Amino acid sequence: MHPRAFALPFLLTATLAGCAGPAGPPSGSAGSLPPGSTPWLVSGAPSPARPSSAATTGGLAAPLTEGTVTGTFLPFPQSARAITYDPKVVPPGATAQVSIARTAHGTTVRLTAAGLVPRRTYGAHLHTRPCTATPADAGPHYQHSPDPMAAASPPSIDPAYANPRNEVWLDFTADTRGAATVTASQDWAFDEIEPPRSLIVHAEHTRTAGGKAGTAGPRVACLTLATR
Ligand SMILES: [Cu+2]
Repeated sequence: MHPRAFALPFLLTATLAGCAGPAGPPSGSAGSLPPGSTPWLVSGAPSPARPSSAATTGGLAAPLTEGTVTGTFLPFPQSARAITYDPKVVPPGATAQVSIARTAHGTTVRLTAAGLVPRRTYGAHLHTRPCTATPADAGPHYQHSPDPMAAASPPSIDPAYANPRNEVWLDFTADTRGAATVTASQDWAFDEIEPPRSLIVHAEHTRTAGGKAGTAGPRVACLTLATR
């Protein structure tokens, strides 16, 4: 499906509905929350008082397997949750919202971004570790079926594992206002113990050829996925 196929009303209402429930696709839950669901929103406001909690502990905050995280990208240490590593590519003040919803068929992840460079193409994936001041600390891509070769010689660049069905790819091209919305749907659920911990925005679109699969140029911004 084309990323832009989602209409704005769907985006707003689906953001509030944290769980799609077993009855149907994400859009089916719009406006009515399933019993027992607890939708919430995490503010991405700068938190200079605790600039390195995720960096030093691997994430005191609870991991996110369902729900929504919003962040405003700022240089570290102005923000430890949503960091821009390259202000020319991800201008300070740009925002990103990641919503994770379980569906009857698996998992849907939606990225909504604003304040980026108009008409620019970005790569984006979910990664295994929280953001720190060092881009590489966010680790490799989250993989549903881990690439056995990547343990010895990371990263995983085998298209059999580094592909948008086994990983969560959210590449997008910003519109004329610097905004974008993209959705990825998987037929599996995130690991409850070790779910993805961050969204990494890259400077280039994601490659798919063998030997380069999954690579997308420098890491230009990072949003930690956590409940607080
Ligand atoms: Cu990535």
